[in-house]
Amino acid sequence: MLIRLLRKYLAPYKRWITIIVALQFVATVASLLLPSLNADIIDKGVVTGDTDYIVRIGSIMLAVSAFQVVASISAVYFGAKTAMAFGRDLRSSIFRKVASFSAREMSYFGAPSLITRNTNDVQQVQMLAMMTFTLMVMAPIMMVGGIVMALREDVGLSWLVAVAVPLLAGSLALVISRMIPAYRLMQIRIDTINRVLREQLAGIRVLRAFVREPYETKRFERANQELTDVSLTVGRWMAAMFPIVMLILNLASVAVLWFGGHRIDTGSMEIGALTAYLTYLVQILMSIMMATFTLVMVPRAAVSADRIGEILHTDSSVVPPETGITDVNRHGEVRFVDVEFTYPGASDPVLRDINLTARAGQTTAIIGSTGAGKTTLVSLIPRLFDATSGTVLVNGVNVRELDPDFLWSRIGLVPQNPYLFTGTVASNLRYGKPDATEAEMWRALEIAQARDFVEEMPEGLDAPIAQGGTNVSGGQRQRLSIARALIRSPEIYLFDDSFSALDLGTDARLRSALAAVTTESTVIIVAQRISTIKNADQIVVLDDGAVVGIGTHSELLESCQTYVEIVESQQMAEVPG
Ligand code: M5T
Ligand code: MG
Repeated sequence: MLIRLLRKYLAPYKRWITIIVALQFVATVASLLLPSLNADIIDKGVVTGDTDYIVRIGSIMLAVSAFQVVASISAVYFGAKTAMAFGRDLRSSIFRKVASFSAREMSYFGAPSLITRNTNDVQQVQMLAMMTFTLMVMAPIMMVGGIVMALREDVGLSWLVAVAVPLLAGSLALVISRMIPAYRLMQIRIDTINRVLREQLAGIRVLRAFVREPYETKRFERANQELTDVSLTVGRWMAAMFPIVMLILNLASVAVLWFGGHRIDTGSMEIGALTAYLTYLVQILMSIMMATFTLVMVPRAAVSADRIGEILHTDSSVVPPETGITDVNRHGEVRFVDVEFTYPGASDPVLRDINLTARAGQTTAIIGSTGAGKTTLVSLIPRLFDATSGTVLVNGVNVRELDPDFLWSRIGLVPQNPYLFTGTVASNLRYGKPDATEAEMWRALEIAQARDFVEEMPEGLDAPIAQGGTNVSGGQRQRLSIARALIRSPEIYLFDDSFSALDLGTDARLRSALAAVTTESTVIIVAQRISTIKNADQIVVLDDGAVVGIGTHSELLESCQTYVEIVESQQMAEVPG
């Protein structure tokens, strides 16, 4: 997955990558030239006292260093740029994919995990790309080049390379093999901490009310401690790595000086060659270290790449049609034919044998006890879910065949838990209709019985709304989301329990104002209160996922036992004693 991901998302940057490799090559070759030039200065200049030679070679060295500096700075610059661009592209693909997910895929991954995947996991892969461009590309060139140059200086000491390289490689391999499992664990634990934190933030009011803070604090502490533990394990091995590398490096240097010194004594090696040899050995060992640093990241990035790939390869279960139908003539009729729906992972269907028609210009009410499946039924119309069997038709066309944008533009949905976005009252209303004028907004607010309280707010339409709409009351939130649906004047209105937080008077006023503007539309109202739906043209009684009665209020009083029970229970509540 890692390779596939890199190949796919780096493909647009092939040119840049070629430039990076070329620059790194130049920089590495330059840095390999320096020690041998230095050796020349010592052996031919310093030893013989030839100042001219020192100046000449010295200026060549300066030029080479300048070359090297420029090349490696530009290589890092392009490397960083490419890696960041790669990360940006990847994040935007993930975002687009997630946006296409239906509620089914959302609940499969869960929001916290989706967030970690799109931030931390992408960062891991991006970091690997960055390290590869800046370090990994250099390592093999430096290693091979270093060995060749070292051998050119002196063949007699080559056994030192043969000992030092495997020693270093071996000990690094040992350390890294300890780090990999820890990295794997780390990613999972970051997910956990994210989940705990999100849940606590979302439920902070409930936590306070139920004095669950101490318990939740402990829960967070545990997750935090677990992440700390695994990070510490990684950190300890990482910390051990440097001393080990330095030890081997220094031992190798001592050995070069020791054995090289003997060879100089016997006259089989020159002083300059010894210094050059020393530098080459350090360069070779450094290249191994750079390679391992990059390789350390591979397992972690691979875990992350798998997690990212999982998102990218999950297709939404609500598949949009290839060529969606966008032109239909009947206005807003919604029909359910033999619809059955089962939630993923559930054994029993939540909805069974649903057959009903909601006609344009009529109000269809859906009533039933909690958990009867009302919300689920309504969700099938805008395709938040697809029916597991049977068909849902809008304007006589199967919703699966309609162009999704067309379908949604026909529907004004007020969900059971209305959600408002960070911004202002006006920006939230514009979700319903992007080019809405102020007059249109006030009209929608007026019908939704929200005009009064918006007018009372000092900023009016520009009053700020917090994320989720938590700075307005539940009933105000409901009315604002009703206004948001009204402003687009859709053909189909879906009100899922949208009047529950309103007092009876406001409820009645809202419904009569609504009736005036929805004469042509199909209105589907989910409600709990009989008073809200009494006058509906058609009332559908839902019990445990099945339709047990359809008719008007008076018809149902005659024929539907469940309806009678609901009515009686509410009358009892209204007239106590
Ligand atoms: C009907 C189950 C739920 C209930 C039944 C949303 C949802 C519901 N269910 C799931 O298994 N997974 C889900 O994601 O489906 O639920 P509903 O349609 O939400 O019921 P309702 O709208 O009639 O209830 P209420 O309380 O809003 O009046 O058994 O467990
Ligand atoms: Mg519901």
